[in-house]
Amino acid sequence: MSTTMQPPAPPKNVNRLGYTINEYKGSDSTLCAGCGHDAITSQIIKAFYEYGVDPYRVAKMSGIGCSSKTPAYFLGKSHGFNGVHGRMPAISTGAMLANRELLTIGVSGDGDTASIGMGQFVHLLRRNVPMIYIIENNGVYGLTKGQFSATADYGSKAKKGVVNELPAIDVCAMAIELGCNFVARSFAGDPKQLVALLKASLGHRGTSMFDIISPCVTFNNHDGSTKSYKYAKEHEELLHEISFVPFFEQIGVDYKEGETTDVELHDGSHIRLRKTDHGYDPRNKGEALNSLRKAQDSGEFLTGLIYINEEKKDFITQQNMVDAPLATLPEAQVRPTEADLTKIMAELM
Ligand SMILES: Cc1ncc(C[n+]2csc(CCOP(=O)(O)OP(=O)(O)O)c2C)c(N)n1
Ligand code: SF4
Ligand SMILES: [Mg+2]
Repeated sequence: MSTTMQPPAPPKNVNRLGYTINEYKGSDSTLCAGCGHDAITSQIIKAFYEYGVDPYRVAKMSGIGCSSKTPAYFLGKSHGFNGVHGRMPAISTGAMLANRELLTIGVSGDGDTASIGMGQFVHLLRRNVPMIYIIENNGVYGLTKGQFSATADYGSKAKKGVVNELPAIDVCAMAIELGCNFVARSFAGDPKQLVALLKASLGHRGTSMFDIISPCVTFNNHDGSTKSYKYAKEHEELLHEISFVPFFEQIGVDYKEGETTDVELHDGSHIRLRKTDHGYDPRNKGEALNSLRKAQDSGEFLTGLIYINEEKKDFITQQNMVDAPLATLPEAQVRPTEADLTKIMAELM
């Protein structure tokens, strides 16, 4: 009797790089139980695992705040840099210029970005630095015990009843005005949408900006807050249903023509947007800005891919950087010789 050799069964529970999801986890969270930031951490882990990102290529950046602590809780084998409060954009820009092969993800808070960090953040956006930039938006400075941040809505109430009398900065509208080409808004309580958007950002080249409503259960989850779980669930308006087809999978046709819009990303992946009643087209800048304005007036919060444009050059390309990462170039190539310096000095005399 002859026995035929069976091919080895494909490994289970590993992604296309052969890694299990454990390779994408970090240390245990020290945040308050139920904090929205922890939910976002879980979705980052899932998205990076499912897409099959090499953890050794990733640089995790952050500033200061509860949100800025979270890179410690995912991708424990990746590089990381925890900067000064509000200064993550400059550090990320430098890191990307030095090593264009990094895949950079920054996690910030509404305070870290829209209050103290605003001066740096706007330049990151207009430069189109290639990185994922996540704002975990709870409307307060969670780490310093719940003061209003610059994204707190006008008229919303703090836990002790104080009313916010300043207008909110809409970071999505601002990002679109400044030329950011991937602008998304999501909710920590909507994992399916968030994972699809995060995977899409992995296929985009340029800044992918996320404004994610992430309730602070300790200081901003009461009645009168517009960043609580209850308010977000009651006022969320989905612009579309999102699915993501990575470049390494076949594109199936699930829906009738006209019901969906497909957007091809830089790496050949596709975002598939199934239309809702909004009939929204995220490639139309004017429509994006109008919709955000209307939503702000009516107290709704729109979620989904707010704006995308795959045409604009990223900062590294605009700067005509050499193909090799600067960090790998030998000193002889990055430093003028003594003779060259003497010549330059002589010309300036
Ligand atoms: C230069 C400087 N100013 C002020 C602080 C105090 N501080 C620490 S975290 C923080 C705000 C954090 O808020 P946010 O970025 O929204 O993060 P969250 O804790 O809400 O996630 C402030 C004001 C600091 N650490 N450094
Ligand atoms: S204070 Fe708020 S933002 Fe900070 S960990 Fe607790 S719930 Fe999260
Ligand atoms: Mg905050």
